[in-house]
Amino acid sequence: MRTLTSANSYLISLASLLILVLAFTAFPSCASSTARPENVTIGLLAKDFSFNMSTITVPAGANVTVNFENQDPSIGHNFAVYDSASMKKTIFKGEIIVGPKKITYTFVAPQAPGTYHFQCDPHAKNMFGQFLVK
Ligand SMILES: [Cu+2]
Repeated sequence: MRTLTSANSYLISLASLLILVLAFTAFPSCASSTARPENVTIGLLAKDFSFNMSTITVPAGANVTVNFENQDPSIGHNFAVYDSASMKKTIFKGEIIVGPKKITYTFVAPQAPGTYHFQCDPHAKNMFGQFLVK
């Protein structure tokens, strides 16, 4: 009886191991859930008190690089991202630069997909757009 029992438990262990191996083989995507964040680069221009784009789309959690150029002489512009136009939550607030000048901003996009808001802080009423996280 004792030999039979240990033989059974050996078989059960073997079957468990086989199931584990099969599970990892069948679902390799589970192992890659810790994928590295994507990198995106955006070229943003401020000229005549307006941006050259009204919508910016980035993947959730992406490393965002914004190559920002202010072409308005003696005017300060920046690029900032908020949860909405009411600016309750700041996602990123770039340094204001006086044109003509270029600056590179880097930040991490929100993990939560949705429609956010970007703007130039000194001219928020005229210079703004949608910051889409997908
Ligand atoms: Cu501005």
